[in-house]
Amino acid sequence: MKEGDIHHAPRRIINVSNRLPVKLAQAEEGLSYTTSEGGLATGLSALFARYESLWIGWPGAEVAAENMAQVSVDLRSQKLAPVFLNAEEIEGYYEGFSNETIWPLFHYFPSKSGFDAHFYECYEQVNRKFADAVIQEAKTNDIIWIHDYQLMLVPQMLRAAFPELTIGFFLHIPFPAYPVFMALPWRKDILEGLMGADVLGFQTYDDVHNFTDSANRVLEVNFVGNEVKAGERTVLAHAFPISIDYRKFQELSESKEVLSASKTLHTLLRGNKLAISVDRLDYSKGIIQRLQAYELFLNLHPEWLGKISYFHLVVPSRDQVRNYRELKEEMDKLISSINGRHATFDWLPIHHFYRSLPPEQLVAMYREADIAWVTPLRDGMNLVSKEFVACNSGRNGVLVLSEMAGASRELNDALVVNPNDTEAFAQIIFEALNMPAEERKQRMKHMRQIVKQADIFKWADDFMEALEEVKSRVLPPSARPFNSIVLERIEAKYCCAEHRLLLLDYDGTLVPFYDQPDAARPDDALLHLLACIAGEPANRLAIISGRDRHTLERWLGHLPLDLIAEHGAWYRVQGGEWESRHDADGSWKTKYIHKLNGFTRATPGALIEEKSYSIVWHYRQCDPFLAQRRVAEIRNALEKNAQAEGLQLLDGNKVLEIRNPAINKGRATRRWLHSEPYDFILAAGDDTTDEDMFKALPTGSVSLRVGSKRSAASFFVKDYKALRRILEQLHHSGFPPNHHSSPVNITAC
Ligand code: ADQ
Repeated sequence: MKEGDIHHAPRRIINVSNRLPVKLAQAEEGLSYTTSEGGLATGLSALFARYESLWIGWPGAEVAAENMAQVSVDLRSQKLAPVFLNAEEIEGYYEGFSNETIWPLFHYFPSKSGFDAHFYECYEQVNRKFADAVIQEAKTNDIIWIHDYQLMLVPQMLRAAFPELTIGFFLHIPFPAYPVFMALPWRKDILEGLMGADVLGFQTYDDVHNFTDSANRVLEVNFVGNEVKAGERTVLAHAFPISIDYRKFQELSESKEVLSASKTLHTLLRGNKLAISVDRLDYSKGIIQRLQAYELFLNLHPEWLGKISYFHLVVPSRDQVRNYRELKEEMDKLISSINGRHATFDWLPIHHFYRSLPPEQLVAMYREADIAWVTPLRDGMNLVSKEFVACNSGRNGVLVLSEMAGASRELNDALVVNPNDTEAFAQIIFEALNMPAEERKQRMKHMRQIVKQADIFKWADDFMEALEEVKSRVLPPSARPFNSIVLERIEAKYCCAEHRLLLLDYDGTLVPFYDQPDAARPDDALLHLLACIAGEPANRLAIISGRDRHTLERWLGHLPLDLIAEHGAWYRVQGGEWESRHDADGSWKTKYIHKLNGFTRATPGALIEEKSYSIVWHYRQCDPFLAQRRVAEIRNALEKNAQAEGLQLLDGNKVLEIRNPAINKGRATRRWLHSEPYDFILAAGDDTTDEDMFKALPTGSVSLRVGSKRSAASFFVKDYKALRRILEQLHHSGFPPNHHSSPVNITAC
């Protein structure tokens, strides 16, 4: 990326997919390119007319090193950029990991999935190659749209290189339920890879649910609904059901060529009903189950023998791979057995085509069919069902659709079937053939409206709109980065000040988070630092924390500083006794603890922490999915009463806290501010409860938010280590080492 030309560059979409929409061939007479006008290319064409565009992908053939430069130049004129892959990369990344691990697993065939570490390594390397190709091209205001299961690591690779980039990802195949997904040894890497995107598009809401569920269980994220904050970004997982160019199919179905092909077909059928199926050869498409149901139908309803013609279209695919070869053998055997058993001199139950048909012939079949069987065992969407609906306008045929195809979520007027239920399937074939004309008409009309309205252009527009919306969300006030210039300015103020107040949160601010709250005890370096700062005569240092007073006393009580515990419910001025807020009341807790006990028992890993004036329900150690449900249940059970009693349920970092909202760090801060006049005030904190403290500070104070830019604080710093360095620096500038300081006991407790 060239940073220089960022601001004036026109908006551009860089589309990234495994295959470019061309097929390259290298013959003796030179290089040749055949455009493959797939659905995706059509869908994006309208976008590409509105934006600048570039499409990055593999050109579909291995290119000799001496031809690479030429291929790049040739493709560039079509706004395409090649990623060159050698035979070994194709084998490991594409045929191996993509098609032998991800494809079967994501289509719920875990027993067909191989888990070969070498294939994964190759997948990672090739994803890196794609990411590098994008990085070379991209400018900051480009929109990157990555497609499908072959490139799931690319979003995060791009994000790491350019945090501000707009990145979308669309998965064309299903995302499996967690118990299936967890079989993948690289599940964490895949999820992290995907989380680099701003918008993750899926075909259906089931896929969105499965993805967010897996992300919540495997990663340290907590999708609420279909959104999550990832640092400064929002990640949205949303369903964008893909579709077809309705108009193109509809118009083609009325074209001269199709009408002529339809006529031929019509003559051939001799008044028979036409049933069709159109699939790529794949075990996910339910080819065998459909043939079995058809055979059962013929056995149960012999009156249909000789009166129905089934055109069985299968596009060859991966038939050198064992799973596919076996499927083809089984399919061929079953077809010849059905035909062998039922064929007559002038009738064949199945007309089998094992090839790709020209569009006119395919559309003529869609146009003439009385029934279309679209019955995969699992399918992301399935476009054949939509193509049939777009082309079958005059006939009012019946669509028999598998409930396992994404399309069944939209096409409610299809006859829905479970392809594994052979008896029900055979019965549905019978029903479809006998459906009254008026009912067929109504059903087809509804389905046509749906496909017409939600076509491929709408799909692409909806995705882009979501991407732009997520990126443009107005952020809460943003803290500026802390840098050396800011430090110099603060140092100058610190040095001249005679009465300084420093308010420091503890967990996440001075120490990192740990699974066990007790593990966050202060290390020697921190104790030393706090002792030094607190020991400066001009300083008053207060630790202001949500922790209980006993812990703060045990860990920090020996230092010359003030302690504010439980967000201000308890406090102890240096050298004094612990005092509590006189208006604080903890009598409400018993009832709530009693209710929480039930939830805690039912949630392994959960624990209740009772503080003087609040209760904290910790779920850091729990299964995230279960914890999310429990939090919702607790809210349902307690929220109404809590509100009526003036209490607040507050979400924290893997905790839910029930507390009195009058006790907060803002009030505690004000109490400290009013106790003396100060000419230098610094506050640091890392979470939402610290925002109350920042907001209570007078103008001119220095406020630092650790770990997040979104804050009322004036500056953000990366982590607790960065904050410690700033404090050290201030101490040295305000209190040079040769100065005589009062001795401080820094022994850890
Ligand atoms: P596919 O698995 O390829 O796509 P699908 O959506 O059904 O499945 O598309 C198949 C395409 O191939 C259709 O456009 C169809 O017309 C064409 N086709 C099939 N047989 C043909 C034949 N004999 N001759 C000519 N053309 C033929 C993946 C996912 C799907 C998802 C799409 C789009 O697996 O679930 O719908 O991506 O996102």
